[in-house]
Order: sequence, then structure tokens, then C-alpha cells
Amino acid sequence: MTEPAFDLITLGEGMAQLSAQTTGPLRHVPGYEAHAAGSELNVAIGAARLGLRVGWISRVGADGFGDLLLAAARAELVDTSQVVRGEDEPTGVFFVQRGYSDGQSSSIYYRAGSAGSLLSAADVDPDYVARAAIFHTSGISLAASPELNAAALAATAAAAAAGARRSFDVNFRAKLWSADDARPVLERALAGSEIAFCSLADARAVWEVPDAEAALELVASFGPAHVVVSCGAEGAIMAGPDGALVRSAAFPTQVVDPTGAGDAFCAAVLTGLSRDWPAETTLQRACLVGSMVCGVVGDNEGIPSLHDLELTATNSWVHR
Ligand code: KDG
Repeated sequence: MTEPAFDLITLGEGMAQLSAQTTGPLRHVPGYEAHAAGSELNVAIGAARLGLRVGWISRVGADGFGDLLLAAARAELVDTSQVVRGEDEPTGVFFVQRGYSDGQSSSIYYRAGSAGSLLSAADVDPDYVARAAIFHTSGISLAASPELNAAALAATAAAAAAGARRSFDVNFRAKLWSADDARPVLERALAGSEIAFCSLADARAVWEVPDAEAALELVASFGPAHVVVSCGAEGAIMAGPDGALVRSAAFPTQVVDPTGAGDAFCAAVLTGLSRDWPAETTLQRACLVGSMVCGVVGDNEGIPSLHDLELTATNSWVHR
């Protein structure tokens, strides 16, 4: 078997994020700043910045926001040869309201009929997917539209046929589908994955589990050998194929906007798995990367390079 050309290939919709420049309800926000976002694009950018060879499969509009997404991916040397340029549909957009109702951020989507949601199975080249060591997608791709759902499933099947490891993040978005609609689809996707990510919040929303251990056990029961449950400010737990459970605390941070932190966490775990970091190192670094993203506006700008991560990790241990 030939060496995979990519450590990681992700598939999913990129979107322009318009993040409120001031905190509070959107109706009183006078200005926004634009960032490249979208879960699987965030993972691609994060993993590339951490040193992996990454490709991104997607579809963007022939508009300025499409240019923004491509520029963000290419700046990190993410391969965009499989990003289709739609002729007529706009690139999807979402607004982020920050620091309102419990200090949380919330995303308001303008994505119906977007270019990214119209990526289809016919756009997926199985030979390209076969060049990945790990293929990654998430529940957002399964929920956003029938076309994107079919594209994600086609790519997952191509990855399986080629012997690539399949990674799946539950990424439940209640604005895209209900828990009842999502549950069987997510369970099928988890059954077809080797590596699975689920936040405790998502596990509670979809399966009503009481705690992180129950979430881990439940997700593992669907089939994936490697399961990671992230618990926000409570840190994360991870179980590998050897069954050993690893825990990490979160790193205290001044939260500016947590949007994208889960994707950054996921990118760091996938980097650790690809580079054979010890399990404890992988999980601690992933928690650190997630906390670094929380301190910065934008989904992926706060993800460090490997050099910055190592430096920050050393300082964090010293000051803990
Ligand atoms: O994880 C961050 C994503 O939620 C954000 O970038 C937007 O992809 C997005 C989505 O569908 O929610």
C-alpha cells in the first residue's frame, strides 16, 4: 500500500462568520467583523497549523466570502483542489452574538440554499479521499441538506474502502434538526467511524446522558474504538482502543467567544493521533488549544502553531 498523501482530509461546509464587534443583543450591535469558519474547515485549518498535511472537500460561492474561505484554507497550506466553486449560490453566512444571555455566544445562520450545502456525492472523488490517512466529517454535514449528507456518506464510504480511519464529530446543531431526527443518523455515522468526538452538551441534548463517563460509554457502544468527550470548562475524557481512560482538566481562560473551540480541540486530538503523541499529551494539548480559541474572536485564529502550542504548554504546566 502506498503512503497516504494527506494525514487528514475533511469534508464540510465553510461559512463566513460575521462576529459582533460588541457584546449584547444583535439588534444593538453596530458592527461586525468577518472571519472564515465552518466546523470541518476549522478542523482542516487547525490540523494544518499544527503540522499535518490536510485537504478540504467543499463547495463555496463565486463571491467574496468564497474567496475569504479559500484564502484562509490556502494560507495554512490546506489543499483546496477539491473545493468546487458554485456559479449561482451564495457562500453561507452566520452571525455570532456574543456575551448575551448568560454570557454565551450564539450562532444565527443564513445558510439555506448555500453553495456549501449543495456539495453533492457526484462532487466527491473517491480516489482523492483514498489518499487520506484519516477522513473527518461531522453531524453538521449530515444535517445541513440532503446533498451534503449524501456527499459526506459517499466520502465516508470511499475512506472505508481505502482503509482510511474515519473520524466523526457529533456536532449536534439544534437549529438544523431535532434530537429525534438526529439520533438514528448520528448513531449510524458513529457505527461507521473509528474515531468519535462528542461534547457532553451534545450527548445530553441527543441521548440525555447524565455525565461524561456515561457519554463515553454510550458513544463507544455504537462502535468507534477511539472516543473523546469534551466537557468545556470541565476538561475532557478519552478512551483509546486499549480501553485506557485518560482525563485532562481544562485550562482557565478569559472567554471572549467559545465558537470553534470544539473544532480546534478535535484538530489537536487528530494531530496527536497522527503523530503518535502519548494519550495524556494529546488530550492535554487539545484542551489547551480549545481554551486558546475561547480567548480570541473568530473560530480558528486562536489555534496555535505547533511551536506556539509547545511553548504555551510548557508555560501552562509551570503556572498551574
Ligand atoms: O464549531 C463552530 C461552528 O459551529 C461554526 O463555525 C459554524 O459550522 C458551523 C455550524 O454549522 O454551526
